[in-house]
Amino acid sequence: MIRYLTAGESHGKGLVALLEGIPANLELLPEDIDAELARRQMGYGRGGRMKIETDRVDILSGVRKGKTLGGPIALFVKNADYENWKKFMSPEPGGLPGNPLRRPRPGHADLAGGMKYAQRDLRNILERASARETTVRVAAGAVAKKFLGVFGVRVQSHVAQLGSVTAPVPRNLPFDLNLKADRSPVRMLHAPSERKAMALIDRASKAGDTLGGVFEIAVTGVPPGLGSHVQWDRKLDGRLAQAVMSIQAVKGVEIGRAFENAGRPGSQVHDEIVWKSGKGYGRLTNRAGGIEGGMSNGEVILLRAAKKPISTLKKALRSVDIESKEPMRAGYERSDVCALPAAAVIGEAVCAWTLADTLLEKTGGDHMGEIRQRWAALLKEQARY
Ligand code: EPS
Repeated sequence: MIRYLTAGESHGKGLVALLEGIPANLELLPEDIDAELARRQMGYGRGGRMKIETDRVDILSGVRKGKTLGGPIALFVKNADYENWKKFMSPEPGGLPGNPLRRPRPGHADLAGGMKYAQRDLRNILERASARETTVRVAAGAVAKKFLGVFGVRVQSHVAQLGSVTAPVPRNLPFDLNLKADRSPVRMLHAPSERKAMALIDRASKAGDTLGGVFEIAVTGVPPGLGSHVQWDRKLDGRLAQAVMSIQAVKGVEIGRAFENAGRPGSQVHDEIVWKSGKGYGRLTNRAGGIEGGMSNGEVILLRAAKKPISTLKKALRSVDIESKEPMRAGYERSDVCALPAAAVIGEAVCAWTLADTLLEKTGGDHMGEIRQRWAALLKEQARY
């Protein structure tokens, strides 16, 4: 129903997102997007680049007088760092070659990308593989969040584990989860764990090392029936997993506590069903993470993602020079020690996009009034089931 593409290199002029299918008459201001861009720039453990960038969106098309028009929305975020890279990154022929990057980083796209696209300067791969691209994914996600908000759907997150530090998670996540998590430099809900995680980042930084971890996305306000059981590519869990797995450095996704559940008998996994007059159906637990049979079941959708540590290490790992074939340490210019808090915000954005897509599949409609009416009818019908 809706789709988006991004363009742009990490040190190029800027980044673009092209959004198609967003309905007409959605109220949308640059501030809605900028607020999310600012959240993505937060987090303890970022490197020098975040001091250079102050990400702000330029809405190029699709919005007039604070409302969407129903046509493609083009969003642009400038790279402030381009000024420092112009002579190497200009699209014009000529200019300075820069130092060709020849020592691929283990864990990065450098080597496989260089071989696939026949590039001898690995900068031509890393520029697009860089997580800088997630800036405009967050911009696209902010539009999806604004849309979902009209229907009472909220997509929030927190960091559950940073490196070896696991934060205890309350049985019920707070309603204003982001308000609480955003106050923490590592987006953790547990102050002692936060302190340990920050100390761990300091140690990794001194050692020239990097850290990953696990973030959790919580989606509230989703009624039963988004996604579908009838076809593999319509399943909500599969679609969310694909969206989250596509975030740079995310290597694992689980819905609910899938890996814990795998080791338990069914009687301790499945969420028993209850019905209460005036409230309708509910569950005694939510171990499934709000999705059954590829559909939302009305409970909070919970998704966890494992992010590997950043592959640009100051204390570089062993690699090979692609020209001389001699053993060398991998290339290093500058990098973050940990970008997990930002990854959680990016996770929210990509999940919001998928949920907006499935919501629109359910309701159809080209403008907000039409979609609101259909949504109200849907909720009324479900209350009678
Ligand atoms: C990144 C490397 C670093 C990060 C960058 C992602 O950039 P640079 O090479 O300019 O120091 O700062 O992240 C961002 C720029 C961002 O906005 O999140 C990488 O290799 O993925």
